[in-house]
Amino acid sequence: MPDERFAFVVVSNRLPVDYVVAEDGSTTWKQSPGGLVTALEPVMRDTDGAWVGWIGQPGGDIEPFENGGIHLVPVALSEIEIEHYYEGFSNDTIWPLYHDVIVPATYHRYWWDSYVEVNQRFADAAAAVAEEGGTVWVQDYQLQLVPRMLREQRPDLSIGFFNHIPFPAYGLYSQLPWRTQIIEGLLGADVVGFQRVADASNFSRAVRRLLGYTARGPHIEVPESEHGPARRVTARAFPISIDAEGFEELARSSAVRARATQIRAELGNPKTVILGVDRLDYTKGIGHRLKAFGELLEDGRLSVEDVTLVQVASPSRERVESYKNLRDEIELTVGRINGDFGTIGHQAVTYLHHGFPRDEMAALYLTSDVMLVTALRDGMNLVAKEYVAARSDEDGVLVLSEFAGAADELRTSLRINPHDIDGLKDAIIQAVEMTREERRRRMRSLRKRVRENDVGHWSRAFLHALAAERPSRP
Ligand code: GDG
Repeated sequence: MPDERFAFVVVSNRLPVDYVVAEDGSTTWKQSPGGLVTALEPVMRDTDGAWVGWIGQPGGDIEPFENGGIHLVPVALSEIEIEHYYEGFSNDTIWPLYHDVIVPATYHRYWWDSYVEVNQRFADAAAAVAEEGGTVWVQDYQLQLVPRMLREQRPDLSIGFFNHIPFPAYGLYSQLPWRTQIIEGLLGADVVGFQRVADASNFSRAVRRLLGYTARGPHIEVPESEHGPARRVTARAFPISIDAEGFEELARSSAVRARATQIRAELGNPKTVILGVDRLDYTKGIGHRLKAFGELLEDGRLSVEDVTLVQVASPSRERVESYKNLRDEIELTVGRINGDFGTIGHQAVTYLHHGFPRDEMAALYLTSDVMLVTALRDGMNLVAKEYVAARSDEDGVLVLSEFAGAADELRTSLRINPHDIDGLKDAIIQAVEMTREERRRRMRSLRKRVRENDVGHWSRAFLHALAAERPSRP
């Protein structure tokens, strides 16, 4: 089908399906339950859409195919490209730099070369499937050069870009040896979307400082050059969300409710269950949370007879050195806390280093009295929103880091600075002791916000802004 063209094309590092190889060697595709697929499904259905992305495995030149009504266009990556473009430049240069250098960013010129080469491959694939005058929506930090590469080949397209992670302050961003190329890459889009207002301002400031362009409010004026005529680019916040209704429905099902009761019983029916759910990533502040919890046990403000902490840490980026070190550090801390404070019948921390099905996550949310989101820096944090969506009983307390994008919206959570361990400890105690009335009041208002601003609202707002830019184009 080489000539098939589509009016709407999504480009992301990963396709919305996973390539699964069974024990007998046969292969299948499994729909991944990501929020992006849920958000874009209606648009894909209505506008004849294609999705360009990597299959998550090395090699394999796979022909485009249909899955769940979506036309999928696989982009092949070699072992060495996975190492240099993905694990290297994306996850060991951009990821730490954009999360305020919580761990140092590593700069290698051969990682950058691979990033350029792979971005070009994604841009070429998108250019080949988008129809004349179509819309292409590029996702996330692995593909920041794609908008410009695409515009160079296809000036007829409407191009959007959404950055799922933060965009750092100029003082940090300016470390990047390829800072100008990345900004120019992003400015190939008509609309560049960010999670928070502060991210969009950081971007506009970098554009002013590095390129000297005029940036007023959400608009950046890109002057005429050898790359094309003068254009206007919109850079602003579109806070992402979840399929709130779908998640609530799942959490309301009798199977999930029964499982929630069962989990609590298996934990020994403690008075209070505290929960943390994160990819095992240094941005999530898991160590800070454990420190606060450990100190509360040590101080005698909490006791293992009454309170238990469940920490789900799903495996992530296990071949990157800083992630290996983090895992060792977290597991050592969990071991110490359990050794120091656990009793025969009561474990202080239940630590789970594996992924769970979605319904098990919903049951965990439902059974937990306190949800701890202590990210040191996080684009949005969907876990916080899922917890709120699951709690149709209007119970449960969300403790939320002010460094997560979700803190801009979820204002009746207990907002904390995770670096302030004493403040975090006080917030945990406040959450544990909060009256039912106050829990209901706070949760009601959080739920209103999450219901109103769901993921459908996010994708519609972005695509509406992109369509509005059309008249300003040549
Ligand atoms: C990036 C940005 C931004 C986690 N463990 C399991 C599991 N999960 C699911 C959660 C949630 C998702 O993964 C994680 O989303 P977050 O938003 O919390 O964090 P990142 O993965 O870092 O996502 C972030 C996001 O992009 C969207 O723009 O919010 O700031 O860093 O949905 O539930 N799901 C299942 N089993 C697990 O073990 N089923």
